[in-house]
Amino acid sequence: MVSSIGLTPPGDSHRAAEMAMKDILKADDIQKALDAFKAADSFGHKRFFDMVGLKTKSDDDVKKVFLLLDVDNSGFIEEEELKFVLKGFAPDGRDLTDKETKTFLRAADKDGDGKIGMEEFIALVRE
Ligand SMILES: [Ca+2]
Ligand SMILES: [Ca+2]
Repeated sequence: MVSSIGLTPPGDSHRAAEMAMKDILKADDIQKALDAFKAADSFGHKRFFDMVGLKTKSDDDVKKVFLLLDVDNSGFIEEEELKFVLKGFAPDGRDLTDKETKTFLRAADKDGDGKIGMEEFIALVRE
């Protein structure tokens, strides 16, 4: 079931997010990670977080990344936002497939409410 949340269309907010993401992570690392997972259904969050350098970042930086990925500022990364999570890292990031999105969500969503809270996100990055 898909809940309807008002995702902002790609535009100024995404450009702003891209700028901020590059303040936290290296653009080169992001590009390499996106290249590594170009094929559909190849995405693995553990290797991805490692490749973009997020794993070794401070909790503060991981929180900043979470806030960038929570496009509608709901305090959670919902399934709809997770599908477009790679675009949060770089504008040319591909959409995750439904299968990848569900696997990612299942790995992160420890309390089973169907969305990823900030603490769940930090825990996932640290895994
Ligand atoms: Ca959200
Ligand atoms: Ca949750």
